[in-house]
Formats: sequence, structure tokens, C-alpha cells
Amino acid sequence: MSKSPRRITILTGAGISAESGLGTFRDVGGLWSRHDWRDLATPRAFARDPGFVLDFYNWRRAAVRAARPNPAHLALARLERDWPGEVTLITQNVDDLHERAGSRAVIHMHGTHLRALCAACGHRWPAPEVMAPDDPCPACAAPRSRPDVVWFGEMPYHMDRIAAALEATDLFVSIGTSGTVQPAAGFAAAARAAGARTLSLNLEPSRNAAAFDDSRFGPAAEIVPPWVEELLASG
Ligand code: BV8
Repeated sequence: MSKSPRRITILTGAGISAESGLGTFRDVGGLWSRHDWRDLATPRAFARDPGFVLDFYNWRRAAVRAARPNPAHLALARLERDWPGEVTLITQNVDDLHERAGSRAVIHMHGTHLRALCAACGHRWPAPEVMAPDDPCPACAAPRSRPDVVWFGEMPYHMDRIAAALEATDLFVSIGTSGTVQPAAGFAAAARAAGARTLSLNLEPSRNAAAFDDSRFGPAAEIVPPWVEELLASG
């Protein structure tokens, strides 16, 4: 690795939570191979059958509560704590395993399971274990509560903060994502165009593999901790 990067920006996807027992989306047996995302992760799906969509998220929220952070989550929390420069952690995941591993500043660009959103007034509150279509919004009482996650066709959250991080970062690292979903899949190329080095830590080459200067392949729980160790030793 060339001279130590002062600013590090990390993007994680479902692959980093795979060894915590949470499914990925596009691997064999992944969520979108068993369910059609058009019926579950779009505003139209929610309008058509809110009970079906809420049940899907209730089931996934219960799986998140039962899951534990794995060594990859813990290693990133250590990097944020011990790195002498700036570490920006962006996740496409809606689980809270980064936070439970000790990461303090996590940018959830696709939202989070743990918050509910009122589709009528925009109020947000901690999501109950089980969400049902006729739950009244605590603020406006409308029965329009939904998970506070970003569905297909909706604008991801915190894009201004993300754009600023990609512009300024010295090193961009993508962990456990297939590079399929935009705009996240374009972050590596954007960081590189702004002068950053780019690194992919993934089980296999991602669809945007050409955007990475370096790649390491293997399960995140096995390859992320040694990468963090190396970085801290070089810092
Ligand atoms: C938007 C909800 C614009 C939360 C999700 C045509 C062409 C290009 C783009 C589009 C298009 N048509 C539509 C679009 C845009 C669309 C898109 O990109 N579609 C793609 C699929 C074609 N994007 C959007 O709609 C986004 N919004 O563009 O808005 C806009 C502009 C103006 C105004 C309004 C709007 C919104 C995208 C967010 C959708 N929400 N989920 C939830 O339920 O979780 S998508 C879903 O995919 C999740 O959020 C997930 O995080 C995300 C990305 O998936 P990955 O995390 O990468 O997971 P995946 O299974 O794919 O890959 C896992 C990887 O891990 C694999 O590489 C595997 O090898 C690796 N792995 C597995 N095990 C391990 C491992 N790695 C390490 N260790 C292991 N053990």
C-alpha cells in the first residue's frame, strides 16, 4: 500500500453481515432470488399490499435482533476508534450491526430497520418489533406507517454528505457489496475520479470490479480484520 491515507471512506453491503447470519440479496439463495423485490421494496408494492411488505420487514427485523456483529463489523469499529485520520462509514445495510459493534458514525444511505416512518406526515420513531398496516402514526394518527428504508425509485439518504466524502477521501474501500445498486455502485469510480485509491474486499469480484485499484477476496469476517491490522500498523 502506498503512503498511509489520511481520510478513509468505507462502503458496506449485505456481504459484511452474511457471517452474522443475515441473508444477502443477489447471491444464490439470496433474498431477491426468493422474493421479487418489485413486490417488497418499492413504494408501489407498499401501496398495493402494506401488510405483505410490513410482514417481510417484521421478519427481517426479528432476524437482525437475533444476529450478532461479526469480526468484520468489530474491525471497522476499531479502525474508526484508532485511526489517526478521518474514517467515514457508509452502509447500504438497514441492520444495526455496525452500531452494535461499536461504530459511532454510520451513514445509513438506505435507511434502517430500527426506525418507522409515517408515509402521511414524515414523522419518524423507533420501529416496534411488529409493524401492522393500521398502526396509527404517533404524530398524526394516520394508519400509514412504513419501515424507514429507501426503496427502489426513492432517493437514498445523506447523498450530500456522501458526495463530500467521496470528493475528499484518500482511500475508498468497498466491503461485501455486489456493485449492482445505484447510486452506491458508482461511488468507487467517483472517488477514483477525485484522486482516491480504491480497494474492494469481497467474496468475489463485484460488478463494478473495474473501478478498484486493488482487491482482496474472501469472507469479510476473515479478510477485514487483517486488513485493518495492516492499516493501523502502517498508520
Ligand atoms: C435511486 C431496501 C433515484 C432496503 C434496497 C437501471 C439501471 C441502473 C439503475 C437503475 C435502473 N433502474 C432503476 C435504477 C435505480 C435503482 C437500481 O440501482 N436498480 C438496479 C437494481 C438496477 N436504484 C434505486 O432505485 C435507488 N434510488 O436511484 O433513486 C432518484 C432520483 C431522483 C429522485 C428520486 C429517486 C434506491 C436503491 C435502494 C433500494 N433499496 N433495499 C432493504 O430492504 O434492505 S436495495 C438492496 O440492495 C439493499 O439495500 C442492499 O443493501 C442493496 C445492495 O445490495 P448488496 O448490499 O450489494 O447485496 P448483494 O446481495 O447484491 O451483494 C452481496 C455481495 O456480498 C456479493 O458481491 C457477494 O459476493 C458478497 N458476499 C457474500 N457473502 C460474503 C460477501 N462478501 C464478504 N463476505 C461474505 N461472507
